[in-house]
Amino acid sequence: MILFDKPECPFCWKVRLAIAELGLDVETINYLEPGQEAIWRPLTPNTTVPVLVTDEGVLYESDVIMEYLADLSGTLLPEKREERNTARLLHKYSDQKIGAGLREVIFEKRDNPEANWDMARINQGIERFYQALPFLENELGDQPFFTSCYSFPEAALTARFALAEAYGVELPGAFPQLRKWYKSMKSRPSFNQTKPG
Ligand SMILES: N[C@@H](CCC(=O)N[C@@H](CS)C(=O)NCC(=O)O)C(=O)O
Repeated sequence: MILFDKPECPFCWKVRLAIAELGLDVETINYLEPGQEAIWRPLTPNTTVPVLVTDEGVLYESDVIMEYLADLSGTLLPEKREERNTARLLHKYSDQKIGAGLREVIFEKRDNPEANWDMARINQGIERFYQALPFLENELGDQPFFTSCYSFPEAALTARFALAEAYGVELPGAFPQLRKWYKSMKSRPSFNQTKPG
């Protein structure tokens, strides 16, 4: 399999984490490497990465790729249907709710000298991120994973929290369960194997 990847993209990082957790043999190609854009862009009508090329067809949209990896491996989703629902809902929550606030912070800071930062935009983004955390803290409780195993929310939220951290947004002390969970996610080999260079 080949993964067309943007190292600092949260959707791509989530997929890389899942692949690393599963120990799959996947060639990862940076989407901007010379000559690669002409190959991957026509593969997706959405013109975004990640794109996963498999011998069963080309997959785009990270949630579809995650479902494929779960289907292929028979892991990455819990056994019980009710828990699978939870994993899928939290995956969506990460991509949408958690992503929404952080996107503002990252887009404002990325490739922009600090003197030019729009602090109102950054603070609103951080506030939005913080407001999305109590639900997750509550869902997690005192458990090592959001469901009974490493699953979609582990990969999706690890990538989001790590990007937040890289852009100066830490998990506040008011969320001790999430902080403990995140520390344990960072200690897994998959984290170091997949973090952007
Ligand atoms: N809904 C898509 C979103 C993917 C996405 O937005 N990818 C961004 C990078 S984070 C992208 O490819 N943007 C186009 C570009 O950089 O040219 C998914 O889940 O795969």
